[in-house]
Formats: sequence, structure tokens, C-alpha cells
Amino acid sequence: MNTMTATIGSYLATRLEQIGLRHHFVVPGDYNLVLLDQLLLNRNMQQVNCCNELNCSFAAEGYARANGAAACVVTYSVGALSAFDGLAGAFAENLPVILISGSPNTNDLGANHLLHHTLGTLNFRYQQEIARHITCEAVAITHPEDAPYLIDKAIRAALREKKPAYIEIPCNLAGAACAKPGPLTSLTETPKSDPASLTAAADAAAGFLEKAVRPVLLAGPKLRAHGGISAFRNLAEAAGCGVAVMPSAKSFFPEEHAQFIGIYLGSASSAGCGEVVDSADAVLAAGPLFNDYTTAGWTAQPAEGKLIEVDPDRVRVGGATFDHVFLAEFLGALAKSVKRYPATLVEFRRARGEIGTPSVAAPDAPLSRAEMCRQIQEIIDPNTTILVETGDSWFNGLNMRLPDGARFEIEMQWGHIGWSVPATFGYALGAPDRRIVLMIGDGSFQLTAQEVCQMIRLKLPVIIFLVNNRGYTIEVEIHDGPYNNVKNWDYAGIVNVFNATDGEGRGFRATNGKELAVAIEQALAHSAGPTLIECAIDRDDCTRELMEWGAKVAAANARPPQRA
Ligand code: DPX
Ligand code: MG
Repeated sequence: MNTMTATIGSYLATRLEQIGLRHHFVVPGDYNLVLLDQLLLNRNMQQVNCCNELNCSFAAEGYARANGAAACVVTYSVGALSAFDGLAGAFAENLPVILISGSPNTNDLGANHLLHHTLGTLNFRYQQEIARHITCEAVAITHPEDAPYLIDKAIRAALREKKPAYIEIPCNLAGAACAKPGPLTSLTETPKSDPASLTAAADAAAGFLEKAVRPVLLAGPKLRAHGGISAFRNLAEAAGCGVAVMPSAKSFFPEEHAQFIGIYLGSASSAGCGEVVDSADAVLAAGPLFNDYTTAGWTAQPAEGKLIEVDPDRVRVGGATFDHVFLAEFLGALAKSVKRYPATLVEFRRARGEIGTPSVAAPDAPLSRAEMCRQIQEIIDPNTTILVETGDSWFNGLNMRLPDGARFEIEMQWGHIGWSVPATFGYALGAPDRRIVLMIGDGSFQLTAQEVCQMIRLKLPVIIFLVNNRGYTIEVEIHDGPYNNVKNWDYAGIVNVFNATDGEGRGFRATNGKELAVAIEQALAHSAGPTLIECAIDRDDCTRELMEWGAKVAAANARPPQRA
């Protein structure tokens, strides 16, 4: 039987299709053109151009959020080194993004001559070396016969680890023959816990909780990547206690659920939540990520003595560690033996107090942040995904109430301003039936604005709320200076620039509540492209949470150097 029926490019295309990709994101360059031709031959995947490689990697990152995995294809060095920023973001955010880079002709590897798009030295291996630091597997194909093995090795690692992987394909090998791909099962495997360790961890956790009176559950950002969302809910319902979420886990536990007590971020928590979590005598954190931001400058890290930390592949109970225990299995095992702990819910209702309805601003009063958020809240339905950019948009978004089914995307570990424009583009392609809403500040938008033209090109009805407060307000709250001013743009006008003669994007500028309401109405009625609504607000009109959190982060940044 002739098994040499594939080319390296078509092998890769089949694998990407098999892992559920219907799109891959690209920027062409002479080192990857033959590869792009090969990928185009696969009719089940659409090739999607991006404006630059940074955006290309963030588009893939956003697609992976919607779809579980993603791929992007760039050219050597000039392309890949830009894409590495978004790839590192995918590493930080636990998203399996496969970056494929074209690379020099194999005959050039040992030849004593220089190549374009490189450092101008004879070293052509540095790109793979850099990639090793920001991926869980970085492979470089140098012989066609190794290609299937190396491609599978990289993809398998990415799906298992929920981290990005890197595949380098020389420009003269993309069309070379190789073995055809086998079944998908060789790529996907569900890791199984060590049975004894799993039982011991669940027993230790149940015993730890039994000593507590007021335990709470805390959902963390790694819950989704490691398939723990429904097991977490089952455990919560078995325990009957209050359930808080970390900011990056918003929407991983239903906000309409009777046990939901809000977002935990220390003194910047939602109403009533901080008090309950801080005074809890046990905190079970599932898939958490504690860093200086998520602990509000180290002020909101649960003490080790009252913490059960459930990591993707280990559990720590009050300082004791149980290895080779996988998150979803552990949560399932604990749900079988956990007792009921209703105390924190009673406490939460008391601590939260009455929830008022936000007041409606006079229609022609200058637009405020509160009025903007009130109106955005009204369009969030169960089918909405709201993406929030680094800046006060984080806190505006965290304050939104999500009906069951609504989703929330935030990039709080990597925190790259500008992430959200391409990520929203990618997300919209990965979730074509959802209403996609983006909240982004003026400073962030200026990094990656051009990707709006791709939303126009592909007629994606994304709604972008561009919060124009004329500066880097989050930085103003952390540490102000003249560098925090941002050159103003005609943000609504830029949509027309991107439209050129054939686009159907819409741009609006809202300076009061009435203009915003009209713009939102138009946006909801417009399905042939994106709508950008510039919301002009005052430079100092920011959330209470940002001020609280900013002060804590500033204090952490300003700690003096320690003496030895
Ligand atoms: C910076 C941040 O206008 O939002 O609401 O006004 O803060 P707000 P903007 O988008 O400004 C964002 C700005 C400059 N962070 O306040 S959060 C530092 C930074 C970063 N990422 C990159 N460069 C700088 N987070 C790539
Ligand atoms: Mg701003």
C-alpha cells in the first residue's frame, strides 16, 4: 500500500481539521507561500488573512477561546518574532495555539551564506530556541519522513498541556511527500489520575472542609482549559456554600445561580464578596492563578493554612501536596463525599445589602461611565460574549451582570493592551452564532486598530465600545505622568477609512446618553459588518474597583528593595 499520499502541508491541514479547526490565520511571506497553497487545498478550512503577525497570533488566541484550539501561519523571523508576543500570551492564558512558521530552504542550513529576514548571521536556529521558552513543544522539520511524527508531537502536546506549540516548516518541504495522517485518536488522550493519590486527595480535602464552618469555593481561570467547569458546579451544589469567581473565571459559574456570591479581588471585589471570602475559614480554589494583579497587590491571596488549591494536575490541601491528580476528576471525587456548608450564603446576603437599580442619566447630560455601562448591560443576553480589554474596561466588564449562557473573555495574566481587537476578530469567527461585544480603551485600541478592517472584510457584526477617556487611565491610577496622555483620533471616522469602497462597517460617536442609545440601536440592527461606538467620557471617570486595585498594585510595585 502506498502511504505516501500526503504532502507535509496537506498532512498539517488534515491534522488541523481533525482537531476541530475551521479557520487558520495567516500573514504570507516568501518562506511560507507553498505551505499556504497546500493549506488552501483543504476545503474544510478557511484561510484568514490578518494585517500583521502580532494580530495574527492574537486572532488565533481569540479563536482558541471560542473553539478550544487554533492555528496561525507566519513567515520566518520578521513574522514569527512578532507572533511570539501573542503566542506567549496564549501560554500565559492556557490556550493551545499552534504557530507554524515557514523557514529557510534546507540546503541553506549548512551553507556558508546569509539569508534575508534573518539576523544576518549563519545561525538559523535561534527562532526555534526562542519558541521553546513560550511553547510546550517546539519542533523544526528538516526531513519529510520526520514531518508526521514532529507535527503530531507538537499538536498532541498543545492539546494535552493547553499551551501553545511551534512547528517550523522549510519553504522547500511544504510540498514534499510524506505519510498520510492516521486517525485523530493518536493526538487526543484524556489524562487519568493516579487512583490512590486521587482518593487520598479527596479524603484530605473532605477532612479539611469538615473542620471548617464557613468554607467558600473560588473558581479560577484554569477551570475551563482543564475541562472542570461542570465538575466544579456539581461540587458547589453538593457543598451548598457560597461560590466566588476570580476575575478571569467570570462566567465559569452561572451568575444567576443561588450560590453565586460575586467576583473576588480583595478590596476591589464585587459587593459583599470580599467580606465573605476574606472571613471564610476554608477556601477551595479550583484552577486558580494567584499573581500580583489577581491578588490586588498580594492583599487577596488566601492564606495557605485555609487553602485547598486544585491545580490542573495536583492538589494542595493546607500545605500537603497530592501529585498526579487531575482537576476535573478531583472535583468529581470530592463532590461524592463533601458535606453541606450553607453559612457563607447567609453571610453573603447580609454583607451585600440591597442591590439598587442604576439610575438613568438625563439624555443630553455629558456621557458618564455609569450611563455607558447601564446601556451596555441592557444588550447582554444569554447569547452574548463580552470581551474586555486591559484598562478600566476590565472593571467595567467585571461589573456587568451575566445572564446564564453569556460568556466573558479577559486576558488578565498576559495583559497586553491591544489584545482584544484581533482576539475579538478571531473569537467572532470561532463563534459565528453569538453576539460579540467588545469594550476597549482608546490607548489599547491604537495598538491593533487595523484588525477592524478584517472584521469589515468578513462582515462580522461585532459591536465595539471604544471608551475614549483620552489617556491610559489605569496607569494614571497606578502612577501618573505626562506619558499617560494619548493622542486623540477620530475613532468613528477610522471605520470609514477601513471601509474604503466596499466595506460596511459603521462608526458612531456618543457624547451623551441619547447619542449612545441611538448608536446602540443602529448597531443591533446592522448585520453586514462591525459597529464601533466611541464613548467620550471624562479622563477621571473610572470605576471604584480600579482606584482600589490601582492603589494596591502601586503599593506592591513601590516596595523598596530588600536587604540581604
Ligand atoms: C497600559 C494601559 O486607554 O484604557 O481604561 O484608559 O486605562 P484605560 P486605555 O486602553 O489605556 C490602557 C493603559 C499602558 N498598560 O491604561 S493598561 C501597559 C502596557 C500593557 N501592554 C503593552 N504595553 C503597555 N499592558 C503591550
Ligand atoms: Mg483610555
